[in-house]
Amino acid sequence: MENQTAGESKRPPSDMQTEKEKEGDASVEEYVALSNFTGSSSDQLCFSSGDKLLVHAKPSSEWWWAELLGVRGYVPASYLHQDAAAEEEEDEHTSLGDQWQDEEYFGNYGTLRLHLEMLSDKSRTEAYRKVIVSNSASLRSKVVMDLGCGTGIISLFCAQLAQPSEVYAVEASSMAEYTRQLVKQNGCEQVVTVLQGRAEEIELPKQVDVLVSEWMGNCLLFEFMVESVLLARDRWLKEGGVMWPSSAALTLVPCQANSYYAEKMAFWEQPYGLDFTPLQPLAQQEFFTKPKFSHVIEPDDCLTAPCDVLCLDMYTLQVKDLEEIKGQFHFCVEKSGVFHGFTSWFTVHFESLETGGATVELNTGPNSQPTHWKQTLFMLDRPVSVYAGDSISGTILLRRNSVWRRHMTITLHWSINSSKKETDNCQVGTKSFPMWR
Ligand code: GJV
Repeated sequence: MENQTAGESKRPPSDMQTEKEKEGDASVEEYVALSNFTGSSSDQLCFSSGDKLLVHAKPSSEWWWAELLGVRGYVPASYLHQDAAAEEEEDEHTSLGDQWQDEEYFGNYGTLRLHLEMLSDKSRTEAYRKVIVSNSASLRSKVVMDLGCGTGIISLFCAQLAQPSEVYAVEASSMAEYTRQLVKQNGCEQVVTVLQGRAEEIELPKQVDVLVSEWMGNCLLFEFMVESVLLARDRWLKEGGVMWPSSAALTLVPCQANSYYAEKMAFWEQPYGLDFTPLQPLAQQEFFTKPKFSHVIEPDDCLTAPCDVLCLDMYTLQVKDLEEIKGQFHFCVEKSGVFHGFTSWFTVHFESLETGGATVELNTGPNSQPTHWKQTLFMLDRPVSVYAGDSISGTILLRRNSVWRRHMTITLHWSINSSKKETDNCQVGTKSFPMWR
């Protein structure tokens, strides 16, 4: 290893080369990292536990030539584990530890930070309150399950603003102990029962008429709490019972991201009058490989009207459907500008139980009241100028990680059809964004 130098072949290949080589090379094998590794020289890769690497060659039994996110280098073979049929082999999972990272996940929800963030989000919390208030007549004498109740806000709204017979407030984290106190403190203990445990494992005294939950993560599905909701639906929701939210949609829009691009990429063009552009490939890798959460898009940065790329029906959606979800888009550019990437957000709907009652909507997009989810930005590797009249069409694929069950990769494929004659070499593109593994 010491004699290896960082030669031409070890430079990060362009996306196109990588794609071509992947397709043409049948000997490439996929492996999963068992633990973190930090390369000690420029020809070794750095990776995190759970990362998927493509192994191109095995020049020795100890060091293999592998690729991670388009960058190639040597990796220690003993850190890798073959990814073959990861879904089927239960034993392999346990050797990788907790695929749901529940200790960390519920540990985080055992502290106040996230609950404060969620409760401070007025749009979110008021939307749930509005659902309860506008359905209060129908909720009378109903049995409700509040899945992942956190501090119990939705259960307390139910008990105070409607007259359900029972509310089962299910919470896996240690916050449940406090939730019990909050229920008592607010005089709701006759109606609300706090049950501490994973919704998948908990036993309820009876089936429920309404299953309410605030399960939505970044890009709607991240964290995959929705799986817990679907399993609870199949086990605890009465025939004809109600799901809140009742449906969910993910929306996408091609956008400009001038200040983010300037801050992370154009910056290297002349800091302090110097040319630092050789750092741009590194900047691209570091800042544009993964999606940017908590991005705030101004309505003015949207280059086209947004488009719903996937719609989930909470009554019919199945856990197995979550493994791979595909959507399509077709956008018409409304004003000329720089196409830096795509921005996404989600909307959920709560159907009304009252005859003629209005559906309640919680929309996390740029034309609605801001929420703690904000939006998610997917940066292209290279910005493309687009003109009014052009169209941008393509597909989105959400692929759930087979090892790390709260994670997924979003792949965007797009083509730009110019309304002008001239051709540009950036007409078609594909990019996969791990979130986070
Ligand atoms: N069982 C019980 N509580 C859960 C579960 C589960 N399977 N999954 C999440 N929670 N919208 N992305 C709890 C978690 O501990 C936290 O208090 C709350 O649900 C998360 C709700 C917001 N997260 C989200």
